[in-house]
Amino acid sequence: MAALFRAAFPDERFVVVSNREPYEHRWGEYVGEVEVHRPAGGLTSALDPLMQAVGGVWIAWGSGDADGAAVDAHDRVRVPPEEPSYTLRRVWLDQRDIHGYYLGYSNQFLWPMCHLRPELTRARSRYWERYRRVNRRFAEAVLEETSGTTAAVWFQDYHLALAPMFVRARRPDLSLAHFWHIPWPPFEIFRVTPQARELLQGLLANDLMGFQLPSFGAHFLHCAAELLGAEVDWETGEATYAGHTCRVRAFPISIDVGAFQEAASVPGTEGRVTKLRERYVRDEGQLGVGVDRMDYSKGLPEKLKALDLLWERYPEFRERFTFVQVAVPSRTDIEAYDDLTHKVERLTWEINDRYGTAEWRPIHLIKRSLSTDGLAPLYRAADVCIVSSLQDGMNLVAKEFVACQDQDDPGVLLLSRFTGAFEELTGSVEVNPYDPEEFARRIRDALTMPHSERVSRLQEMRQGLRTIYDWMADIFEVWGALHRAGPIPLTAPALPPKPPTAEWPG
Ligand code: ADQ
Repeated sequence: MAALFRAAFPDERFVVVSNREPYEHRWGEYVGEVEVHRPAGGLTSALDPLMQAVGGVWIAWGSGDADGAAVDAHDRVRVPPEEPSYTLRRVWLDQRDIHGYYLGYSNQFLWPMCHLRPELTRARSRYWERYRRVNRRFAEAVLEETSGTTAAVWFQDYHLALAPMFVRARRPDLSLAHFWHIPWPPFEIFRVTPQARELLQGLLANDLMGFQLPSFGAHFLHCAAELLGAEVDWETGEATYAGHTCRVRAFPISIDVGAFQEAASVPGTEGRVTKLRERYVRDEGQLGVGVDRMDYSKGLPEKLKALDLLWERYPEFRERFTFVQVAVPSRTDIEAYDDLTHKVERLTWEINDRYGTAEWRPIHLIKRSLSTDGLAPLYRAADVCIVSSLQDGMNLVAKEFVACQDQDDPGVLLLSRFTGAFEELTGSVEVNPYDPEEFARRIRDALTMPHSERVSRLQEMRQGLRTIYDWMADIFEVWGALHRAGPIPLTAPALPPKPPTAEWPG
């Protein structure tokens, strides 16, 4: 992967910019003791080896309570601690920044708006002011770290929509790319944003703008044309604004498939799978699993409703099918998340009260985070995995489940059609979380699916399963070609030539 980056950018300094940092320093139990934590997360764990191989700088929010004590006078620390190979440059946020930029504008405006939930947005001028200010701070860190050198700067996600514009204004020579991990909404939703134009200006300052799906890229271009008057070339997926051209492409993200396959097949896994089944399933019963952040985009109440209907309409599954939902608490300082947690707990309690017996509990709600080594046996032990997102840029859980299956006796993936992953995982069983009765029927069908169909569906999904390294390679190839101003390779899915036009059924 490092070679691919270097082939694209032989002399440039590599700079990654993200909200979350790959290493966090925290005070330990004893006075003066500092511990280093690696925050769990697919992206940070996939980019870290790349950074280690390429070198360069990773700029991120210093969120650990001992982060300040670990850096030098320039807010830099070399990582990984055991064998330093790149620089982590920390940006500091105070409580008002966290409240306004992170919990406010990023997670109470952009997140719900991009997930088609405008009624959950909270537009506050103080959130926006902080978002702008913090983005400027990230941009200043980029300018300092690239001073006197050429560089390829890669921004991650919706926390940093303005930073590219601030960087471009001062360093037009740098090569800038951005990956937007969540959906980009249709124009009709995006235009509720009071700062719609500034956000678009911020992102169009990139040379390359990556989305999970072609449709998100098409929505973005549509917004740029309508709200900014950007000149859009629908054939090539380019938007020109203020004399600068930004190329828009889809790059569906994935997981480290090998790491999950290995975690699911190392010695000891079979024993853990057996233990899990003994713990949750009676006799020859079946096990279902869900793994989500506790987030309203993931459709947890809808999943519970479908399970409720399953046990109501098809009583043969009572005491024979148990569901384990792992839901890691997320953004707990935000009211909508607190409300969701209460709702999920209440629904779980009601279902367990309705169908549970002295020996059997239908739903086990586990509200904590598990490591890859904890998740892999759970995925492998499951007969079905249910992903019920109402909107989801990609959904990595679906891919993790596929990677962990035993190809001779696989489980079945029930996957919401509103996830990006659904486009690739054609062997999954489609579910519509807004249609509870049909959803319940699909769970029943999955639980009674013949062995041969389970195997062929897994094979189909494995064929479509690419890795996070393929994702990076595609991005570097397109980005490098743009940098050299050569022809753009079409290794990544191209955008549809035009926004979809409505047609009456014949
Ligand atoms: P998320 O909304 O966080 O990501 P997802 O893609 O499912 O959603 O990734 C979640 C990750 O967290 C997975 O790797 C999963 O294993 C892990 N996880 C979730 N619950 C967990 C638990 N209880 N214990 C341990 N790990 C848990 C955003 C977008 C997605 C997009 C990703 C990557 O919303 O659509 O796929 O970024 O671009």
